[in-house]
Amino acid sequence: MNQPRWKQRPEGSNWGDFGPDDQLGRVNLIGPEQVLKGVKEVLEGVTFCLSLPLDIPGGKVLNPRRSPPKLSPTALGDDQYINFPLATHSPELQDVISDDQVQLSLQYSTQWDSLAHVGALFDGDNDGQPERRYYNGYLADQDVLNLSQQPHQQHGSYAQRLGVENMAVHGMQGRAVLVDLVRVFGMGRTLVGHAVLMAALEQLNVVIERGDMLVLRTGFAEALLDMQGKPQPDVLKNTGAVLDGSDQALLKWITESGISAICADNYAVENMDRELEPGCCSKLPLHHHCLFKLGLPLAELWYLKDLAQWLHSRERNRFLLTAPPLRLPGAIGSPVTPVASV
Ligand code: UVW
Repeated sequence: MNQPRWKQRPEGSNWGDFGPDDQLGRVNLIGPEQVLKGVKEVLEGVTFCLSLPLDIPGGKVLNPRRSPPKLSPTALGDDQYINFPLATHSPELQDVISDDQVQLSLQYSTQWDSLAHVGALFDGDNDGQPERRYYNGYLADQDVLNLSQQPHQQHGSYAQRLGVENMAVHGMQGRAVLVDLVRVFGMGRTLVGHAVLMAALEQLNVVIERGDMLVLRTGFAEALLDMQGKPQPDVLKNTGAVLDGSDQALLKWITESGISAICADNYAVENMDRELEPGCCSKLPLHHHCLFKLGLPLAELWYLKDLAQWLHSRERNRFLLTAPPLRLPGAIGSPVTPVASV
C-alpha cells in the first residue's frame, strides 16, 4: 500500500513520516551510524547480561494474566525426550537425547513490547466513528487479528503487521545511554516527570542524542531478584522510579529528543497506580504516546544493576546495546537477553 491507512493522524504522532507501510517507527533512527557510535563505546571488551532469569518475578503478582514459564519435554508417542536413550528402540545405539519446549507468556519477565502491543480507539477515517488502530494507522482485525480470525488458534499469530519479528530483523543494536535513577533517588518510588528527569540527567552528566536507546535503572528488577521468586507486592509498589506518562512536557521531550527506544528495569516503565484525571482517555499514557503515536518500542524488567555499577566506576553512561527480540512471526511481545558491551 502506498497510501496512508488514515485520513487524519493523531495529534503529535509521526504516522507516515517513515512511509505509509512502515512497521519500525523510531527504530528507523537506529542505523549504521548508531551502531558505529555504539561500537566506539566498547573500550574494555567487557559484556553484561541485562536479563533477569525468565522465571523471575515468580507467580502472577505483577500481572495476573501472565504466567511463569513452564518447561516440558518434547514427546513422541509415549516417549518423553529428557535423558531418553535411543537404545529404547534401537538397542545398538548409545545416544541419550534431551529436548524440551516451553509455555511462556512472552512479556512475563525481561521483554520488549512490539508496536502491536498497545493501540487506541481513533477515528483515522475522519468519518466520526473511531476504529481500533495501532501505530501508523494499522487496523485491528485486518492487521492485528482477532481470536475468531485465527484458523489454527493453537498455532496462529496475531500481529500480521507490527509483530516483534520486525525488530528482530532490524537487530536492535546501537548506542544506548544509561540513566541511573537509583543513584539520584535511591530505591524508593519516585514519580519522574520532565523536570525531575532533566535534573537527573544533569546530575548524572548524561547527554542523549538522536537515535540513542534510553535505558533507565530504577532498582525494581534487582529488588525482584532479591525476593527470589516470591515477589512482595507491598514492597514492590513502593520500589523504583516510574515515568509520569501524564506529564505532557515529558511526552514532548520524548518526541523531540529523537530517542529510539526506552528500556527500563521496572514493570510498565510508567506509573500504573495513578488516579485517572477527569477526561483522561488512557490508562497507559506513556505506552499510548510511545507505541501508538511514535512507534517507539518499550522494554521492561531489564536487569541493570551490575552494568550501572561498572559504568559508574568508570564515570561513563554510554554503551553498545545488542537486544534483538525473538524472530517469532506475529508475536506481540518477546523475551530478550540484552547484552551491553563496554
Ligand atoms: C501491560 O499490559 C500493562 O503491558 P506492559 O507490560 O507493556 O506494561
